[in-house]
Amino acid sequence: MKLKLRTQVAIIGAGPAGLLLGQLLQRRGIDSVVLEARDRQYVENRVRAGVLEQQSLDILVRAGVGERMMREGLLHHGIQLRFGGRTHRIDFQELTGRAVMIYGQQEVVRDLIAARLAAQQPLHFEVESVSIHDFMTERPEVRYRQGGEQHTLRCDFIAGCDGFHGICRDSIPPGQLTVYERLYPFAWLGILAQAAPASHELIYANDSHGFALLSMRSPTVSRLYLQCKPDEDLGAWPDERLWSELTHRLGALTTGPVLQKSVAPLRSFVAEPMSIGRLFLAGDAAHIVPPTGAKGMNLALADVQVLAQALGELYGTGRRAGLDSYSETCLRRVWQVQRFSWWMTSLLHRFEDDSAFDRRRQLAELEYLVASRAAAQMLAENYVGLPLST
Ligand code: FAS
Ligand code: PHB
Repeated sequence: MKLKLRTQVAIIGAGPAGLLLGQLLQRRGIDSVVLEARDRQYVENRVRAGVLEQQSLDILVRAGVGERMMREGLLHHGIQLRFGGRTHRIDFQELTGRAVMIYGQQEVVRDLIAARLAAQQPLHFEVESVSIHDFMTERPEVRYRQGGEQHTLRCDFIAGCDGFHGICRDSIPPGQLTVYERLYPFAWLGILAQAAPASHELIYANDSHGFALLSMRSPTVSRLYLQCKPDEDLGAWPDERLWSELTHRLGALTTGPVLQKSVAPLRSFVAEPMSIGRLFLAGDAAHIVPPTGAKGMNLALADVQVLAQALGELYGTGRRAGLDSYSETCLRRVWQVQRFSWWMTSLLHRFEDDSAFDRRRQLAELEYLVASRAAAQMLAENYVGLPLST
């Protein structure tokens, strides 16, 4: 049986972007329906981001979902850079007066899902064959199947928050989008380990064997990454080899059982414009950054902050200015963050085709960064997050 539904904003995807948009719209009295392809358990246990910029913190607290984050998250006032076997601190507090919060993406997603269900707002998991229609007209529609039933959701606007591999961006007619992309010749092998972090701050290492990162999820759970080949075989990495290679690149570590292993490709990607007709793309559906700058989730949260404000203006005053400038506003920030993420990736990874000159130049840039206050401030202000209005 075909069920016809109606809402103001149809949100595709229950990642950080889609769920936060739903929360911000609900607080403005704007109706929305969130459609998610996976089940709740999968979405709440997917290990991804771990660093929240200052303004992401502020957005989540203002949206009424920051209580557990402020209680359980780890506030960091700096990071460590490691090269030539030595570690150097970048002091965010001294250089910017601001900090970052270490709080897993799956925790942010859990808090947002709990808030949405507590407010009895529609959130449909395990939907299938989602398709979007007529977003160039005044009456867009989303069609999907759930529980063996076909549904049509009529709406005023569609928010494409369905990530890089979603259907929304691909539904835009060819020729209407300009795509900018850079694929990196390496990937990240990431692990989650039941091991107390060996440092109370993140360590980014540029080692002769390649990049490595020590991060964490709590005082007892470490999150570590090392640079590997894009087609790296996880089977070739038993725990002992993992810990010995991570120790080589990061220095002494506390080891423990490895809970999860994954290999993630590194890419820089931007699709322009971020809105077409009544379809608005946000987060990974529109742009991807290599995780070296810890920006992906933060950019997704910043996009939907701009979109919620613009929709609030339209429904509140009838003015479309915010919606009409949504893409331009977000892309200004997206390209700043693309530049910083590419720069961190170029600074900290080994490129196979690097000459001996490139290698020495890379080390000279790292030496300059830890010797010059101006250079360290550039890194710090980008890492804690450039002001939203940029
Ligand atoms: P998401 O991909 O999170 O969510 C999209 C949702 O849409 C998913 O739940 C998906 O199931 C759903 N969906 C897809 N197709 C659908 C369809 N057809 N119908 C319905 N639903 C559909 N970022 C940081 O800021 N800091 C970090 O430290 C960091 N580390 C990372 C580490 C790794 C290994 C990876 C892969 C990414 C990392 N990122 C990091 C980036 C990451 O956090 C993303 O930027 C973030 O998930 C983007 O959020 P969304 O745009 O909401 O997309
Ligand atoms: C993480 O904690 O998962 C993490 C932290 C910093 C990064 C990337 C990932 O740059």
